[in-house]
Amino acid sequence: APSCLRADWHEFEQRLPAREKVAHKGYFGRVLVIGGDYGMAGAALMAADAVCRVGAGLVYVATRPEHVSAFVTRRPEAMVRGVEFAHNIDAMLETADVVVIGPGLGRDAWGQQLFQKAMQTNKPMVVDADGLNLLAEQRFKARDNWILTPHPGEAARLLDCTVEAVEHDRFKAVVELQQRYGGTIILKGAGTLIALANADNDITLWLADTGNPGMASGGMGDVLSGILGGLRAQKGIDSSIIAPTGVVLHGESANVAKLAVGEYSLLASDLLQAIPQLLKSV
Ligand code: NPW
Ligand code: AMP
Ligand code: MG
Repeated sequence: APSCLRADWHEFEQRLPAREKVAHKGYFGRVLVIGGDYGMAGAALMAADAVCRVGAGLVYVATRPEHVSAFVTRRPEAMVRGVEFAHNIDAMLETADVVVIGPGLGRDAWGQQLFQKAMQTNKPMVVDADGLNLLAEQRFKARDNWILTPHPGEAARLLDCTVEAVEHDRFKAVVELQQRYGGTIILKGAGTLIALANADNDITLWLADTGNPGMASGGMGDVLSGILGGLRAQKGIDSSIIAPTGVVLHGESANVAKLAVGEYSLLASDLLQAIPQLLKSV
């Protein structure tokens, strides 16, 4: 069995480079967030906000037209476009260095078509939430340039097994997911596991036991997908450390926020405010 490394924030903080002095926004990458079907605008909004807060250069959002004004009010830095039909995202997909797809995407025709469209590209991707559910339904081929971020429920759908089977042996589940889907797998939950393989198919495993049970509330995963997309887009950051860095930054920001609000009251939005406190010393 592959050995498991422990990921902690203080180690990965050291591995984040200082911002290149003469860099411009293109250097830090263009990220496209696709999601926010009716009733789930917040998921895409929090993902986009996280992309902004971890230092990506330019952030684009493709969401339901009805949500655009709320997005612009809350986060004017993001370029938000209301999309009715999948071809409306062609130009944004072309521009993007990284695509984050899934937060609040839904699973009906609108989400399905946007998902298909995104999958027609070979861009680096973070696939989360309903993106994972669509992936499980549609049996796409493995890719090496995506990061999949299932919680145990999503992992069970991807593996066609029960949640109990996933939770019974989380190491086995994360390795199976990596073998079946390729790329980097982040199996979320208390004691998040990360699996990725090198060219010889040797698996590297990390355990990140950061975070706290205050995170068992809606929107937390949506923030993680944005963090990962925002880090992935930046030229100065080694792509092999994105997953563990993102996961421990996410968990640690929940611990920082907990100091102020406690576990009962912790909200996913509180993480968005805590991220700058952790990144300001990098
Ligand atoms: P149960 O029954 O609760 O015990 P879904 P989702 C299971 C968006 N959101 N351990 C769970 O089990 C997301 O982005 C929008 C064990 C249930 O069966 C998605 O697009 C928000 N089991 C969409 O909603 C805030 C676990 O998985 C199933 C588990 C649906 O996402 C909320 C649930 O999975 C949300 O992020 C665990 N740790 N975790 C917004 N403000 O806009 C989960 N399960 O059906 O895919 O539902 O995760 O809520
Ligand atoms: P999601 O279910 O997609 O909203 O994702 C929830 C996020 O919160 C994941 O990153 C989980 O690892 C994290 N999380 C949820 N519950 C806990 C917990 N009890 N301890 C640590 N992290 C948690
Ligand atoms: Mg989620």
